[in-house]
Amino acid sequence: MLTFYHCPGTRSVMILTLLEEAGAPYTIHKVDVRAGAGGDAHFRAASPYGKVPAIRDENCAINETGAIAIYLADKLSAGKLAPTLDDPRRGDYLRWIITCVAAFDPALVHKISGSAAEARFQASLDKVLGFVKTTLASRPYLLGDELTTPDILLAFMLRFAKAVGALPDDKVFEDYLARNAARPASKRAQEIDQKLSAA
Ligand SMILES: N[C@@H](CCC(=O)N[C@@H](CS)C(=O)NCC(=O)O)C(=O)O
Repeated sequence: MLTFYHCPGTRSVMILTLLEEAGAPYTIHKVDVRAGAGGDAHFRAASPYGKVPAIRDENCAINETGAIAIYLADKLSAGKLAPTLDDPRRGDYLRWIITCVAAFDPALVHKISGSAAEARFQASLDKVLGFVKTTLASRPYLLGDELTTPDILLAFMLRFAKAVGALPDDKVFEDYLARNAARPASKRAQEIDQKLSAA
């Protein structure tokens, strides 16, 4: 059975949502990354530098959100959450996953941390958000009419940006967030996350 290392209230909720969308069995191994002890030995064996999310599946362990997302969507939901390798949308799909974890995320973190390079990162954030907005203005999800894996990551990043006051008021973003939040899998993931938070 797939083991998912999750800390409630963190970015690992993206993988929780993906697992709920895929509908495959998994067990949650709760980790408190805020406790400072670096987690238990099982977690550390799966996540070499002690960050969530991480997974262990059969004989492999993976950390890094982007890597886990690509692996799980291909394995559990090929043709639905992940366009197959011969699908012409595959390149766009991979680009959006990497945009979320390697362009949106760092630009947002630098903006929040108020680093000396803030102006440059604000410009990066504006450019990413501009691209997101142009794309979503003409379709409900990043690749078209159906949700795929990068939508799960993007919805989290936009929620995060909104929570820290870095998301411009815009109907395109609001509608997209509402559409994602209304999905049964997203609701289930939020419920699971809140229950674990309180436990
Ligand atoms: N690039 C990593 C970042 C993971 C990350 O920073 N996770 C945070 C939770 S949101 C964490 O585990 N922090 C614990 C720590 O830094 O000790 C990813 O996207 O998976």
